Amino acid sequence: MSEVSQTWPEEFARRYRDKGYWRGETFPKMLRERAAAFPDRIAVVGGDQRWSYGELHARAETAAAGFLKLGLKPGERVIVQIGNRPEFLSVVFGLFYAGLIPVYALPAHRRTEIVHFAGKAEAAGYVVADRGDGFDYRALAREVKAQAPRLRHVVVLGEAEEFARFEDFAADPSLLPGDPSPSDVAFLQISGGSTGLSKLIPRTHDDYIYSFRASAEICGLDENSVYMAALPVAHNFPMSSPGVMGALHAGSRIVMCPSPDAQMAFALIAQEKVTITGLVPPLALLWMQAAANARHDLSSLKVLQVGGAKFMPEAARRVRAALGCRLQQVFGMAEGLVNYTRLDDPDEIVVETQGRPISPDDEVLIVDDEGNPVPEGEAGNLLTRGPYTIRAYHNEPGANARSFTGDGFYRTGDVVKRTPEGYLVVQGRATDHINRAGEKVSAEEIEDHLLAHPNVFDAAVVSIPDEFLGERSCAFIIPQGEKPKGAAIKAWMRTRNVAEFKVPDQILFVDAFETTAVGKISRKELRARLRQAFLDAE
Ligand code: J2J
Repeated sequence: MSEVSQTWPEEFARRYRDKGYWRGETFPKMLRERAAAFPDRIAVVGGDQRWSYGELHARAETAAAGFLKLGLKPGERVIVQIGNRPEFLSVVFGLFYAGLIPVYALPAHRRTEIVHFAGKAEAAGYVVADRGDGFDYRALAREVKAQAPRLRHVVVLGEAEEFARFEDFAADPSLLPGDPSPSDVAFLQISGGSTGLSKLIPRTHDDYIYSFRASAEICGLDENSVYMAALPVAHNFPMSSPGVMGALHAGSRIVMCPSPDAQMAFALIAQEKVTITGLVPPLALLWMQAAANARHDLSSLKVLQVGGAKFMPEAARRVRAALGCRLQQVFGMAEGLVNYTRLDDPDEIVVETQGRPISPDDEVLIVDDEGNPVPEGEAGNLLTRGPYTIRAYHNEPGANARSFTGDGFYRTGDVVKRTPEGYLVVQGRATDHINRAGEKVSAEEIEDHLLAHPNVFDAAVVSIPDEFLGERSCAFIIPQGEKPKGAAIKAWMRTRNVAEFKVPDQILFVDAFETTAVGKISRKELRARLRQAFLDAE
């Protein structure tokens, strides 16, 4: 089994420790300390469950013993695919207590993605809920197991059928290993996947805990705060910006909202007196619309965070009037760097910018395509390096060489400019992915699936501005043989067992792609031209 690691050069690691960013905290230590300090305070609410910090800790210990008793060994990787319910936390902290490494999959992922994560992570275990949103995850687990030979154990919450049942796990403190080292990798997060399939992002206890501890501070979380996870909690934003982890660190209460549907969320906000939550822009638009005739009392809500994709100023300006709360823009990435507008920033900054970095030691460079800094205030490619930004993906030598500069800066792929006050404004991006309502879809990955269709000669997938989604995906297809129908192409994509958000929103058939006099143009250039031609024709 290969090791999972994430290291910074010694001089950087020393600086990050000396400056007090990395304090030697670990996930097990964090929860244990809070459970000891305020065992009876409510940590998490969801469905008909309300668990105190003490209870969450006890449940996590039981889970840890169960995982180890099954035969999973500390250091092994376990894919977690669970929606927004309290058990997400007992499973994940159970894995931390057992020295196991969670790999965070989204509920929308299907066989293709899970098999890919299982292979890359060499996962030995997979934890799912029996059903969610009308989908049977046990059937998915069967398919995954058939294709992922290293996967030894599937654990199911609820009706387990032939698999191990999470609820049957029993406590056994004698099984628990000692604490990890703060510089160990705590879990693998997944990348937005701008080229091809998602990559795995190893984050250490030290670096990640710094990012959400500082985020919790920036967002004003304390023991009186109630943070609601409305987006899928496995995503880096509701996980850590400040997310459920920041909330636990601050001793706040977490409310798990199973779906971001406005009516369900509003009912929970009123019932649990939620003070802060985070959304992607399209959901923020829906909530603002729904709030106009909401029956629920939303007055507890102090902060609405919006991020994951660009929130347009016109919409941003309406948040306060529509929802009666402050807006905070969040521009982050699972690889590290997270920017926030601050709660006391003037409206103009909150509306017009995507915030500034968490840390004084987040290094931000804005460069042209040759790597030279652009004049201050102009748009360029965002590169970053810092105390919670990774230096490498897991098991991706090729991508690592492309995604990081020689001196360790991460190439975000985003095009930004910086205001005189040091705030970033996202202008677009240099890489070809579609940011569909915050879900990142790689053009290349979809093209690969389309090319496997017998009646597709060639395909190029581009992003098209969309009033509601922000961007939608449009596939340009050159047919061969009998021309298929658009609906048949969508149905084909579904047979590929990928997350539904990867099915192209729009399909256009063309006779040929443009080539230049010197021969074929690059894919990137081709996508850019198709996109432009589409926009010009509108
Ligand atoms: C424009 N683009 C944005 C924003 C992310 C907090 C918040 C979001 C993420 C996230 C996250 C954007 N305006 N406000 O991990 O901790 C686009 C950029 C970025 C990419 C990262 C967090 N906020 N983006 O969205 O790993 O293109 O993380 O590089 O999913 O989303 O995507 P992801």
